[in-house]
Amino acid sequence: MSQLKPHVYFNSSMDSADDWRDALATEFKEFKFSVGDDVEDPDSVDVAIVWTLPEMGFEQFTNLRAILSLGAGVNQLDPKRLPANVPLARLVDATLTRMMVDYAKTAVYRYHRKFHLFERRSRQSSWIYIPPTLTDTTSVGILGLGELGAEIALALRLEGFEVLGWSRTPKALDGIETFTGRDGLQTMVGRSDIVINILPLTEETRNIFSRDLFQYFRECAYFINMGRGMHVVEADLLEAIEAGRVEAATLDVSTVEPLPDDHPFWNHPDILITPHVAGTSIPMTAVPCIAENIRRALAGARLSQQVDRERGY
Ligand code: NDP
Ligand code: OXD
Repeated sequence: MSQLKPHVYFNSSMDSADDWRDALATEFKEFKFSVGDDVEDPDSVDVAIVWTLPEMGFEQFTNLRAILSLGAGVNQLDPKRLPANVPLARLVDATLTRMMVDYAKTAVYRYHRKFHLFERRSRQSSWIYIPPTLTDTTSVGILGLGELGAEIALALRLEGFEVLGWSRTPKALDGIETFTGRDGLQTMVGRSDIVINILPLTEETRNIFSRDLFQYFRECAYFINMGRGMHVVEADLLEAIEAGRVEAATLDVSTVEPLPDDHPFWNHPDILITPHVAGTSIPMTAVPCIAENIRRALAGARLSQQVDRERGY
């Protein structure tokens, strides 16, 4: 238990402040915890833990030493409203990673074992035998081979799938064929029965799934989006499904969340929507990582998982 007495500020539209206060109490004997827009003395806040930015921004937090994202992604924190000189870190937590791996496996198996077709056939009282195949007959291409993408890739490889992966810089992962660059991406999606997106949202990756890329997809490929909604030009995905280039899609994220009631993705027979549930940060399991970064911030040390603000992830 740390003897430090940090002043921690918390803001999230998603996470429970009470749960996080309880979790922090397992790491710090004494600490001050301020929540939302009601902060008496913002100039004494040491560290901000946030999923979303407070309405007032951070201008009054004149002694802030770190901003810690409650998510693995940071794009929801508008960089223009973040103080440029305060380090920003994202959350990498083994429990969240496990959940993401589970989600990827579930979505991949649903297509590999044709459950998406049997679900529909069940509604139609239609008994049509489709012979099952082994995992090594299905190839999965993954965009993003970072903390999450690499674990997903290795887990699917262990299941016997042929796994391909794409990243900005070259990667060596056991049993996985890796690619970089635009040409590498086109080649990879052209060889993938199932394409998974687990990229961070940056200026370079925004709208990466557009007509330009879907044209290189294998005919009747499946698409699973676990990254961010804004990676996808939604009209182009609908067009790709219409054209048979994409057979079906599982979307955990969308440009606007929650997905608006009148959105064409709802009720589309070939689209499964999950409400941004692929992974979540559980306070009691994620708090050691957050506490470690609070200690680092107070010591003036580099944060773990510090975001490169230039690169955007
Ligand atoms: P990392 O930063 O660890 O990994 C990012 C990966 O993307 C790296 O392999 C990186 O390449 C690659 N990448 C980034 N930019 C490019 C580019 N321009 N071209 C090619 N590859 C690129 O992130 P995580 O794996 O921890 O998380 C990824 C994202 O997952 C998060 O940003 C978030 O958006 C999303 N997420 C979604 C959740 C959900 O519930 N749906 C939950 C948690 C996260 P390189 O290795 O060369 O740097
Ligand atoms: C995250 C998320 O980035 O939940 O962690 O999307």
